Amino acid sequence: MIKKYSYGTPFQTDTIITPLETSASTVEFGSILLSEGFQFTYKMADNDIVYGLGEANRGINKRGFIYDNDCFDNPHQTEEQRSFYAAHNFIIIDGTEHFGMYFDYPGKITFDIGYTLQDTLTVSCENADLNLYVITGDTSYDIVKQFRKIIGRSYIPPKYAFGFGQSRWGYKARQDFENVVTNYRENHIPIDMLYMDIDYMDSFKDFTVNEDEFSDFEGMVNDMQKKHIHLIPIIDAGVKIEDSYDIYEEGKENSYFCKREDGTDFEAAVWPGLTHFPDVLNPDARAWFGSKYERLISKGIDGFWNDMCEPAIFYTPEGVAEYKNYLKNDLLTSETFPNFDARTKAEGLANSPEDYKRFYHNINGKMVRHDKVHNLYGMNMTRAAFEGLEKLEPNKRFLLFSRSSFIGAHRYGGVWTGDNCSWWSHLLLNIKMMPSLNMCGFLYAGADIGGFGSNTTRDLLLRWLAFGVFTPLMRNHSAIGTRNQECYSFEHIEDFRHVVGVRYRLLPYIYSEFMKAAISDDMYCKPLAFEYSDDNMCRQVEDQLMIGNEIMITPVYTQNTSGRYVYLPEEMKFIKFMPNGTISETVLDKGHHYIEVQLNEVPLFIRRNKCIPIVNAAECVDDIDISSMKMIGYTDADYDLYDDDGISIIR
Ligand code: MIG
Repeated sequence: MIKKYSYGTPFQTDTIITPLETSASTVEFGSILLSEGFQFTYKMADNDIVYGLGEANRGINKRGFIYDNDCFDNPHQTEEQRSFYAAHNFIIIDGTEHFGMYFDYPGKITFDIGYTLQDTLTVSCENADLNLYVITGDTSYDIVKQFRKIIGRSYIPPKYAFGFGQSRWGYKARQDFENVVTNYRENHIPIDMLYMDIDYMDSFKDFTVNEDEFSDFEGMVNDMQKKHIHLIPIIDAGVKIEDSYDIYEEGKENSYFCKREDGTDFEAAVWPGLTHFPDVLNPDARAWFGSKYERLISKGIDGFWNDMCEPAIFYTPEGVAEYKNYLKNDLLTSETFPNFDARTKAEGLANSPEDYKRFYHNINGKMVRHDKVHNLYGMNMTRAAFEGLEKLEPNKRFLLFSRSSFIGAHRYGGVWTGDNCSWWSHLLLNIKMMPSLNMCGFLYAGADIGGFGSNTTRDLLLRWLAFGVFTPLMRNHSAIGTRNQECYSFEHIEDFRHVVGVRYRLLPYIYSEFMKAAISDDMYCKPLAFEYSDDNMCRQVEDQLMIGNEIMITPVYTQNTSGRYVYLPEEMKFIKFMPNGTISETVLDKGHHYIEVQLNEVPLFIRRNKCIPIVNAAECVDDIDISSMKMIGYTDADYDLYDDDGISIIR
C-alpha cells in the first residue's frame, strides 16, 4: 500500500509517474516537524535495517552514518564522504515496523541514519515543499516492487551493451583506439565497446570531433563496427563559449542556457574553459540539446555516456573575483593567519554551493534558482539524450548512461558510479552499492572496473573483473596519468581472456535475468535477505549478492587471499569456471564454508533446484553461439530463458 503526503508547494520532479491521491491523514510512522524546513524523525529498534539510497556511500544497511543527497563531483570516495554523484531519496526501514519512504524533493536532503543519535533516523531538508510517499508491505522486497511500479520501467540497453567495454581518459587519436582494439582482438580477450573520453572532441566542444586526429570519423566508426566494436563517445554538460560554434550560438539565440539573476547567460569553467549550461529542466531547451546527439548518430554512433552533469563546475568568474579580493584584502591581514584558508578557499572554487545559487532555470516561464532543484540536472541531461534519440529512431535501443542521477533518470539511462580509485575497498563498495541501485530502479549500472584514480594492480583488476562479470555495465576505465589498465597490460594475459570470457559464457543468463527484471519492475541484483527473508544470518551478509533468480555470488575482494568465507542459506552448487575452460561443481550444505578461489577463477553458486544456461566463450556478443548452450546446476530443473533481437524497443 502506498500513501502520498504533500507539504507546502512541491516541485514537479517527474520521479513518480503514477498519479496518487494525497492522503489527508498524517504519516503513521515517526513524526514530522515543519517549523524549520522539513524534518522526519523515527526511533529505530536495535535490529532494524535501513536499506536504500541507491548510489551512496557505505553498506547495504545504511545505518550508522549521515548522507547528504546533493549531487557532487566527488572523486574522493573515502569512508567519511557524505555526497556522491547521485541523489536517490528512497529508504526502507526493515524491522519491528516495516515501511519504505520516498522523499520527492529536488534539492539537498540529509539522511541522518543513526549518526547523531545511534537509534534515531532523521531526514531533513531546507524547504518544507515536497511530496512524501510511504509504502507498507510484508517484506522489503515487496516494498521495492511497489515503489518500482510507481516510478516506471527501468531503461533497457541494447544487448551488445552486456558485453565488455574498455575505456581510458587519454586516448586521443584514431591510432590509440585502433591499438586497443588490435590488442584485444589479437589476444582474444572479448570486447564489444570502446569508450571515447573528452579528448576525441575539438577543444572539448560537445558534439564535435577533432578533425586533425579523426579525419574520417565516419570511416573509423564503420571500420570498428566491422570488428564488432561500438564506439561510445562522452558528452559533457557545459557548452563552450566560442563565437561561431553553432551550438553555442543557437543556445544563446534561443535562451536555452541557464541564466544569472540579471538575465545574462551564466558562465562556468569546465574542460572547454568558460561554458554555458543548457537548461535541460526547460522542455524546449531539453528538446534542443537532445536533438544534437543526432550529429554523432549520423556518423554511425549508437551509444553515449553523459558526464559532468551534477553539474560539475571548476570555477566561475564570480567565484574567482571573490577569491582575488580575498587574496588582496583579507589573506595577509587575517587575524587567524597563518591558516589553511587560502588553500581551502581555492579548492572551494570548484562545485561551490555559492555558484549553484547564482543561476536559474526557466521552468514554464518561472525562474527557479538552481540550488533549489540541483539534484535534477543530471536526470534531465539523460532525459534530453534519451528523448532526442527516441525521436530520431523510435524503435531502436541506444546505450546511454550518466554520472549524475535522480530517481526517474532510471527510465532514460543507466549509471556508472563515477571516479572511484584502484582500491580494494572500492571493489567492496561496488559490491555493496549494486543492490541499493537496483532498489531505486537503476539496473544498468556498474563501477569503473580496476578503479579510475590511482594505479591498479594485476590482482585487483582480476578480482574486480571476476565481480564485474555480473554487473550489467562491465567497463574497465581509468584516469589519465595512471598506470595502463587494459587487460593486455599485465602478464599472463590468458587469465584476463578467461575471466572476461566467463562474462560471455554467462551472457544469455545475465541478459535473460536483466530483461525479466526490467520488464517486470523487479531487481536483477538483490541482497540475500530479499530472497531469504526468514534467515536472520542473511540480514548480516553484505559481501554476497543474488544475481537474478538462480545464482548467488561471493566475490573475493581482499588482496593476497586464495579464497574467502561464505554463508549459504540453503544447499547450493558451488561452481567455478576454471582457467582451462572446465567447470568444477561441488554441492555444499547450508551454513558457513571457506572456499578456495584463485585469481584466475570465477566462482558462483547455483541455488538448490535451479539451473542456468551457459554457452561457449565468444569474442563479442554477436558471435555468441546459442547452439552451444547447455544447462549447469541442478539440471533436472527448468530454466525460463528470455531472449530477443537485442535492439528493438520493448513495449
Ligand atoms: O573532471 O572526462 O567521471 O570518467 O574520464 C574529470 C574525463 C572529467 C570525469 C569522469 C571520468 C572521465 C573524466 N571526467
